[in-house]
Amino acid sequence: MNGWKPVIFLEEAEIGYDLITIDFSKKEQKSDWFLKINPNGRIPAIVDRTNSDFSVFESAAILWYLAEKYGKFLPHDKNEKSETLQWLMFQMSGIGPMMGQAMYFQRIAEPKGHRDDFAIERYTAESRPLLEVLNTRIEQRPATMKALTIPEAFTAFFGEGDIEKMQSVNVKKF
Ligand SMILES: N[C@@H](CCC(=O)N[C@@H](CS)C(=O)NCC(=O)O)C(=O)O
Repeated sequence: MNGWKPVIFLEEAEIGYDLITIDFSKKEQKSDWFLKINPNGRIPAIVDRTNSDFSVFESAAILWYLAEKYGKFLPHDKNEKSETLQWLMFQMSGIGPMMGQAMYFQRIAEPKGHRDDFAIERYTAESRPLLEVLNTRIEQRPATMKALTIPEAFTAFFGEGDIEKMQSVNVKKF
């Protein structure tokens, strides 16, 4: 999912870009050229050719960089901008890691024969209330904020993947 975030942003904002795919099976994400762009050796990362090849890694930082650069999907009002940052942090520090681990233990480890009920229960239990919080936010968000902000939209999208397992959460309709 993280790799799609900048792509979705650029498509929605109708900004041109070149996409370079990284082959995980060849560990390209850990190659020297890529580590110069993202020292953490993970996708996504971008290079802005219109800004002296400035590179940005971490999906939230990329979204924020693009939003500021192109004036898209970021409210002008100071408080609303802060709210956007709060929900972006919520996605990155809560939903992203917890659902990422829930997904890992269910969809990657288990099919390889490493079933770990304790880990599955732990990360599913951590994920569900976070999705409830997001659900409530989307239902009760101020009417003045007409469009979903970047983090809400991406969190809803990200949450959709495991929604059947999370139950009782209404995020899917978004
Ligand atoms: N916090 C980072 C997470 C990046 C991340 O974990 N990317 C995964 C793909 S979703 C990756 O590149 N995994 C390959 C690896 O860890 O070697 C972000 O939001 O950009």
